[in-house]
Amino acid sequence: MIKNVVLLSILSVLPATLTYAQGAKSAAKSTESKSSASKKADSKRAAKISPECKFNINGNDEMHYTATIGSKPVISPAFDISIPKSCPLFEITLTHIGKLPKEAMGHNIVIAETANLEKIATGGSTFKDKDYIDPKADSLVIAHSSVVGGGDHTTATIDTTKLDPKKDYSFFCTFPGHFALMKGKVLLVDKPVK
Ligand SMILES: [Cu+2]
Repeated sequence: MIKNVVLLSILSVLPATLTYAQGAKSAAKSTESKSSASKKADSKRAAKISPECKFNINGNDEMHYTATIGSKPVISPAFDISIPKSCPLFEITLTHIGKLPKEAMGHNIVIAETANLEKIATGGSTFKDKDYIDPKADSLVIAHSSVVGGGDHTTATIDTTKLDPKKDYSFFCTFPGHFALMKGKVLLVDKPVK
């Protein structure tokens, strides 16, 4: 849904642009203002998301995701994110528990089909200003957060109607080089995993 808003805003500024450079500038500006608006929408929506439809994940300075699964601390890629089928929206909060700035050890979280993981992760590495997401690969991305550095947090909200139970999905970080360790499977499950 957020992606649609951004896409619409980019499309809406296109006719007014005379050159590519101007177009890129306006699109970036428009994305920026929309993103603070959609952040507000996100927090409103988040208030309505029930606890079983939320997941907390951490990123650290050692280039790993960590999470608590069934009261046990685990390190990626040794854990999955399980999404109950009953959740219309599923919200993942990523907290960077390290100290390094996002320029050196930034993390995001991207959800996509596992088959597209490598393409998205390697293609995004040069798009620092786009949260390391290649705009051309945008249609392959189910959901993604922004990039955060030490002490900061961000969220990614998944519209679960976009998940096909017959397909295989993963979560991963597209900061250059991180997807080798920072990844795991996203599973659609019948019942919430405690
Ligand atoms: Cu990362």
